[in-house]
Amino acid sequence: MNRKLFYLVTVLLVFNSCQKLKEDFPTEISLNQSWAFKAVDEKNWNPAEVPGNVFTDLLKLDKIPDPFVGTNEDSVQWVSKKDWEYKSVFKVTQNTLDKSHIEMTFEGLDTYAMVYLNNNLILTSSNAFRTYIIDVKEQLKTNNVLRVVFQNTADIEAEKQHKNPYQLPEGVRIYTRKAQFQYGWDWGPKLNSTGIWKNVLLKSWNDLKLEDVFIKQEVLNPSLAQLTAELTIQSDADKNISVFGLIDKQETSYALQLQKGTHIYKIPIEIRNPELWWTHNLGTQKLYQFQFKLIENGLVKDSKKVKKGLRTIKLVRKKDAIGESFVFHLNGKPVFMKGANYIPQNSFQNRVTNEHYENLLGDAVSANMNMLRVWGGGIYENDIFYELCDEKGILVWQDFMFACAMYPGDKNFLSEVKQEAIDQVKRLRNYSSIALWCGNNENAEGWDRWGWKDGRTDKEKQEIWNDYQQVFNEILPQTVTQLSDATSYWESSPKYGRGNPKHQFEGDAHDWWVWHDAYPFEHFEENVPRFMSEFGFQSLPSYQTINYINQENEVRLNTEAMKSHQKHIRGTQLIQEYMARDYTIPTSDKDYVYVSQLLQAKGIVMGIEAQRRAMPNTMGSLFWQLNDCWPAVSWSSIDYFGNWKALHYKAKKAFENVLISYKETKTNIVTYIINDTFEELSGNLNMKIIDFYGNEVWSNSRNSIVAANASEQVFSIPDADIDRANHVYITTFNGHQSLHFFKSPKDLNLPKGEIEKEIQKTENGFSIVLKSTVLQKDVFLFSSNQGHFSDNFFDLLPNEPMTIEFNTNAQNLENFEIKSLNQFR
Ligand code: BMA
Repeated sequence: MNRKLFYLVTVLLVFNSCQKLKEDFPTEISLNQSWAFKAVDEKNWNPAEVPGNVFTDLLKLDKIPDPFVGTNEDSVQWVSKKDWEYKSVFKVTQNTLDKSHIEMTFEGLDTYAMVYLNNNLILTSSNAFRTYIIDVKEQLKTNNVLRVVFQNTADIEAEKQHKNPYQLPEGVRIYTRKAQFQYGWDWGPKLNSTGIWKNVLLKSWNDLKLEDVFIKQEVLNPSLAQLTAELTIQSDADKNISVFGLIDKQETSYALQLQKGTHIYKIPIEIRNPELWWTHNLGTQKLYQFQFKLIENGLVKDSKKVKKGLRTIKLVRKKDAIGESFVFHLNGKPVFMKGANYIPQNSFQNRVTNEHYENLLGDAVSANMNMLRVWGGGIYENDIFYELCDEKGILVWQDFMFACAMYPGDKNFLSEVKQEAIDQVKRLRNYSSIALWCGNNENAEGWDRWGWKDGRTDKEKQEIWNDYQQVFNEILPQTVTQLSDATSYWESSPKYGRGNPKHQFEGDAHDWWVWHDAYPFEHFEENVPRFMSEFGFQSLPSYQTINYINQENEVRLNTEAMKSHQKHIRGTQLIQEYMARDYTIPTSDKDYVYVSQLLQAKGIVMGIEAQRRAMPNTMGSLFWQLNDCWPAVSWSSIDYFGNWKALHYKAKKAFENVLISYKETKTNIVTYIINDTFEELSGNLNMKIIDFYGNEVWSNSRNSIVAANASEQVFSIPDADIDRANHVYITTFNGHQSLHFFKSPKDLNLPKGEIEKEIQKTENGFSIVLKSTVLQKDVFLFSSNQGHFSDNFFDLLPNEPMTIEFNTNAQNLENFEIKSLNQFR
């Protein structure tokens, strides 16, 4: 299609409110209803869901067991090996048939499909990440049969593999443009789905269509926003129309000379003293509303609304004394990014409801996260994800969907990648939350470090690397530059892997020495890169999740079911090995779950704090990983059922805008205050050392001033006289408090002692007051009721009562339990 750019010729000065005008809109109907499916080699049709996939369809019919339970994953593998067919019978009105244009849209087909409308082949698809729009004016009738025939990926991948003179790392998944984690990952099952995974729509119109509205930010400063609204309009003829625009509450009207065909028309917009969009930890999230209506001869022919926050966001990479900075500037200010890596919320995307998005992103905000990385082995998320990030003030580091592999470079593949990038960048470019487009996850690191070059000829290596360059240094960045409003692009996360010493001085880094290479957690304190985009540690999920996996009422870890939900080959052993270093290993399975979560939180918080202390040299801390796609043992801070692990509670504290943190040097304990706000802080710094019975052994107090957006050392004390096993260091500043223990939990002389509780029913659940005469370390509260504790896994100071709210609909607090580390001494 020839798309030219046209600038507006005339701007009408008269406001022309179109409230009362009649409408002749394109009509859009959903074709998600009345679908049936069957295996291609079977006869009987059964009801199917769209959007959906073959696994959930079969599950509904009881034809497969729940793959999320027990060891069932193994017994459903046959599903991915078959070809499947979906069919829908639908009617359209004469009114629709009479329209001059009729288009069918498939927002997502997973993956290799032949689509037939009334037995005419209208589409052959091979990319689950593309949107397919097909002109069906010729084929559509009053009564229609729509069939989508899916070929299994394995057969096609084998064919592609056969044609390729060499094998590419890592297996055949690289040939298929679909969610790569469905082929199995170290936290997820192998459930390679097939189906119509997004909406199907039928759109009809007469002679005019407003295809797209892109609000492009040209200039933004506190006194002025200069924007361009780029309207993509399809018209059957050259004609004059007017465009009615509504920018927040301000009405404007423009005259447009349309030319036949599909073209982009640019409308300049100015907003005086714009209210800027900020992440939730730094300001408000003003979203401007833009609406454009196309008006011809007194009829509104089409209309579109867009919401957009005005902000500049730029990844600033500047040479400096250490190497090169890696810092996001939001509205011109350097901002420390705090957050986690996000993976798909379910192996079966159709199960993810708006409520899931609302809850999970709400949980990210509650834990003071201002950035999430949408990881490259999953999916480009649904619009609702980005809408909520815009509303909640979370920035998104958006990977393109390539992960841990080298990808082909044939013409066909490259053209698919190009089209996919165009579809996705255009779909997501109005979201204020998109901070960065990143080419891939760990492909560059893998190529340099994971033995992928072994046994290959120089020619082969050159060819594979050239193909990498074409995708990640040409097609993708060019698409981002051409279609977005100057969104930053970064080739690979990380660009310099662990084998390259540069990773400490330039770019982002993934630190997997901890966990994969079994380095001690203290390694995080020595290895502090410019921006830590991945570091993680596994833990066991909640009792609820374990019981679901085992389909039992009693928490048991040593079961075949649990083994099949631990996808990391050395996972169980690594948890045990690290636990032995810092904790007394509990003997009961329930206690083991509790301590495994404390262990994970301890390691990751150590990393977060080291990275925050190192600002401004380090400007980001995203741990691996926020969530799960099925019930599992994994690196997540929130499990499949939405339960917060200890890590999520502790990350919430470690990510607060103001953090008190400690660093032990050879001789001293140094106290830092990290201030992410844009205001200088001044207040009383109160410090004391107490024993575990509350007796004070030392105290000090002074006024402290901490610069805005900075990390500062505020105090230092020699550690010579500290009784490491029996003392704790407590600092308070401006309402913030932080504790420092001088030994691993297993080496602390935590006294035995009761935790007294008083429980009261409240409007939203229960209020629980806890008290103890001794310090109780890592107090854990549990109830079998669905609900959320306002705090958990916290330290209870001697003789200082603490009130915890348990938010729940339940009327009784069932199976309530309290434990702390003191009892494992
Ligand atoms: C990171 C991720 C994932 C993986 C995780 C844990 O490198 O990019 O590929 O699941 O490590 O091993």
